[in-house]
Amino acid sequence: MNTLKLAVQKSGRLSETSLKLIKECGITFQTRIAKLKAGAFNFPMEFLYLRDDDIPGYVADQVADVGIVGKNVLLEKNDELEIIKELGFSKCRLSIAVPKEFDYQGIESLNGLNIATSYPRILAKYLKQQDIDADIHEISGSVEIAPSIGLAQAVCDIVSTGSTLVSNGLVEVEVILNSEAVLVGPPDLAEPKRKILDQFLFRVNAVQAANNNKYILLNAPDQAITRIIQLLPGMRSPTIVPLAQKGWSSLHSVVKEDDFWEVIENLREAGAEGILVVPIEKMIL
Ligand code: PRT
Ligand code: ZN
Repeated sequence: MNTLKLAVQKSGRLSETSLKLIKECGITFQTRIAKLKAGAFNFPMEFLYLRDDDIPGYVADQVADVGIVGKNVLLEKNDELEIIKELGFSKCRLSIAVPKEFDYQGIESLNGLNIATSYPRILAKYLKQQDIDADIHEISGSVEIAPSIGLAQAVCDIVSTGSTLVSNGLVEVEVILNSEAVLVGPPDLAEPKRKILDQFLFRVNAVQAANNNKYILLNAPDQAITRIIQLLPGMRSPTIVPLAQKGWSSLHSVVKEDDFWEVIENLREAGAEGILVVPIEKMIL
């Protein structure tokens, strides 16, 4: 039988959210990740549970067809795979940081330094682009302690909240890469797997659109409707239903999560009342 083999991280920062996305796509599977491999019950998909570092290699070798991995790991491990879709979770950045006492004057201050990192390829490429001549010291973990134990003078590591840097007396000075979880695959995935991937992407897009939007219902006096419609972009145009009370209507539409608070303020100013905002389960555009 034809199935799409999807590699996901076995355990770590990406695994829970990756599996949540798959569930939101209506794909059911055994949730206990005891095995290396498991099949979905209601979709032609199989899951391979792997260490994130191994995912690009397994996809490149066609052991898996596609995978979910951090953009940082993809770019460090493999150039041949394609980013099929940015998934918008596990956002972080790969940055260079120096001890807070360091007199950082700009990127040229990195010349001649020894920089510790688990991302030697990305860092080397960046330094070359920036015309900086520095030494790269590859270490596999606890990069942030390298300066304090005298192993390096700077670090290049993943930063999320920045608290790890602060607690190690480091200051972020250059952002090399903004990363997030991505769906990766070969550029030439053949049928019938391509078709399954398209079906999966259709669902992922619906889930993402739903997560990024809210359904909004509000009441407004009829004379305020024209102004309110301008404030509500909606999918096509808002639904307007007359209320039992004469001169009043109910408007239904969709607003983007990002614009949400600003839109609400403007709606209130324009005369909207009884505003209800509800989550959307799926959204097909
Ligand atoms: O066992 P396996 O090899 O599969 O997992 P792993 O330990 O290599 O990776 P994991 O699970 O830690 O991270 C998986 C992916 O999550 C990474 O490749 C990134 O794409 C993404 N991600 C998002 C992060 C972070 N946020 C993050 N904060 N990866 C690592 N960190 C670490 C970072 O290395 C540093 O030590 O957290 C610390 C910094 O965090 P803040 O919040 O203090 O800045
Ligand atoms: Zn890893």
